[in-house]
Amino acid sequence: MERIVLTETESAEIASLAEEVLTSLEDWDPLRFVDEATTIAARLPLRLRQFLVNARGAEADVIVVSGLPVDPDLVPTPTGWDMAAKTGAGRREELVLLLCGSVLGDPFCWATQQDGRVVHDVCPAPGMEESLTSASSKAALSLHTEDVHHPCRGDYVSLFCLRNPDAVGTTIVRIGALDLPEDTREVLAQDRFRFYPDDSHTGAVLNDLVNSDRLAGREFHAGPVLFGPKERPYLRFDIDFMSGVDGTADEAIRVAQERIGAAVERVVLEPGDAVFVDNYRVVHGREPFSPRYDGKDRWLKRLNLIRDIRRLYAMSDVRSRVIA
Ligand SMILES: O=C(O)CCC(=O)C(=O)O
Ligand SMILES: [Fe+2]
Repeated sequence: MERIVLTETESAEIASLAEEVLTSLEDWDPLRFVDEATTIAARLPLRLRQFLVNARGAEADVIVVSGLPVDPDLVPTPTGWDMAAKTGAGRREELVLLLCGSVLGDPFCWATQQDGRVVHDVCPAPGMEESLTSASSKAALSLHTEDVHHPCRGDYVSLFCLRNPDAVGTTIVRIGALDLPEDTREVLAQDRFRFYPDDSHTGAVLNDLVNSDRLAGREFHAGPVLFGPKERPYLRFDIDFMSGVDGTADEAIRVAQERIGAAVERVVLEPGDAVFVDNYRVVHGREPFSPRYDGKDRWLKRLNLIRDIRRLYAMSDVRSRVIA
């Protein structure tokens, strides 16, 4: 893990940059702002920019920036992303995350997720406590690659913490910490796996474990779990939204899940912390917690970043950051 702790001066500089930009804009449209973000991010403190550029170059698996500004008059935590979308809650924090993120990659989003918004809200929502989405709380969110189903899934998933009063941990497993038997590695490196869109894309609400056909009818993308450089491989895994094409592949998934479970580390995000998780080298999830629904709940802003937005454009006949 690579971490930078910003000084109070650096934090104040970022806050005033964000205020200046917000006042100069007629309205806050994060998707429209993305095109300007890279230029404005050149005005972030040099030490922060250098840290992010170095971490990107080194393919650091978990990158943490601490001490980012969070509005002292932050509104109460919304009860779900849709409430946040309606009220525009936490816009200064969205802007700060877009500025930092655009040093690492190109922001993009999904038409099927959170209404096509580029910056998401991660906060517990009534009725979703046991779901397999980021709106859950009482059920743990199992370790996953973000948007495991798609060839253009993010290179980074970033989470900016606005509130986390009960110190709920984000769980992570780094591929480098994973102890996999050689024969399992071999199977995992073969095209024997299917990856499905998760419930945040399909709109399914319940963690319907009794229904073994949960994935039936969903389109899937086939490929390996392990790929890339053998000595420093990449990983694609989400136990809830993948399957093997045969018994050998299913057994490899089972072994991998067991070993992943034995390699869990946790990061407790505090307000002002942003974590950029390398989505090719790390799977992430979340510990269970009790939601409060009193305005003080845990609240994160989330942003997906791809290292080259052209990978998206090349797959589409429209030049859009929103994957249809
Ligand atoms: O809440 C967290 O710490 C992680 C949630 C998550 O996996 C996500 O928002 O992608
Ligand atoms: Fe996630």
